[in-house]
Amino acid sequence: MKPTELIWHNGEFKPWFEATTHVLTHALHYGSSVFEGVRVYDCLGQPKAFRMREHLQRMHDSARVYRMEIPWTVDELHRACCELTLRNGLDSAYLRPLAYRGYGSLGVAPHDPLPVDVAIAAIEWGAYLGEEAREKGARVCVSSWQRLAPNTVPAGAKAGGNYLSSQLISMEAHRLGYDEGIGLTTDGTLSEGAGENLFVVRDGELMTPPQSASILAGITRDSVIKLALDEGITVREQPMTRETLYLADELFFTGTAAEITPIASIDDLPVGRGHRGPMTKAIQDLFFGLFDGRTEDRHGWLEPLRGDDSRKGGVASAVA
Ligand code: PPE
Repeated sequence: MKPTELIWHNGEFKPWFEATTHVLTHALHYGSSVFEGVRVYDCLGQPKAFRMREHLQRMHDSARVYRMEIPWTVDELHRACCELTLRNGLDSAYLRPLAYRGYGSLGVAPHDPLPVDVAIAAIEWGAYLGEEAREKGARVCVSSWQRLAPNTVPAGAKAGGNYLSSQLISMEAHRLGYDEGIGLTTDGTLSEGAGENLFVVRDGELMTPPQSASILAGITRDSVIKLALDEGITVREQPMTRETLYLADELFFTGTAAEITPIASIDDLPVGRGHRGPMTKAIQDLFFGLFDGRTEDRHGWLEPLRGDDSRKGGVASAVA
């Protein structure tokens, strides 16, 4: 990770190394944080945010599940994200907004005084599972660790604590020589990758596990579903068995960090012909085409950071 100049922290733009917190911060002890990953793409020389408002709304939704009150509105966070990206001089970026129970008292149930602190970092982050995987596909295994069971820790809220599960899955995969691991639900159906949603291609149709399969309902997942439906491709959200993986024509991951990453093999069995298939390539072209104008942005997902008054150096209109 390469430091950028500024981090937004509780309303202030601070030098990167000064955005720190106390060691008795509640979230460090109990996992009580919620966060997002948002990308800004360089769209033919103009930085544009991809579905940023929806990401920030999801962060508010995640906080609501934990009865955590974020002291900034979606609009205020949106403005901060745009300004931070521009002030760091980035044309493309991965943004990491984070809200966490801060310093004040110890004890699991949060008691006063315990603020909810908010930070946003903007960094450069290339291909999540490596540049090569984006084309050739990742080597993936099914993890021996299952995903969070329903009514334990809610997978649909993007909370820091959920990523203990993701760490176990991903670390096991790396230890065994794979790029990434897939978690099954506690009843053994397909769930998702450690930090990605999963798509299966079979007979020209797309299938993906439903929200009830202990997944985070990804915004990239939703984008792929909508792009595919726009092209007349059938998409099913349905529970799937493990063997579906071994019988798939193609498999791919989606996520803000992972974007669209093909899966080349699953548990050492080649997926289809063992390299990126035509449907995955078509979905990648549709997705990445949004950022160079090859795909029409018919859902209004992209927003210029600067709005229309860029020549005046403002950051206002798109974020007002
Ligand atoms: N499932 C999980 C568990 C997950 O962490 C992500 C995103 C997704 C699905 C896809 O969601 P979306 O980004 O809305 O399409 N993971 C974030 C964090 C990755 C990390 O390693 O950090 C991300 O991609 O930003």
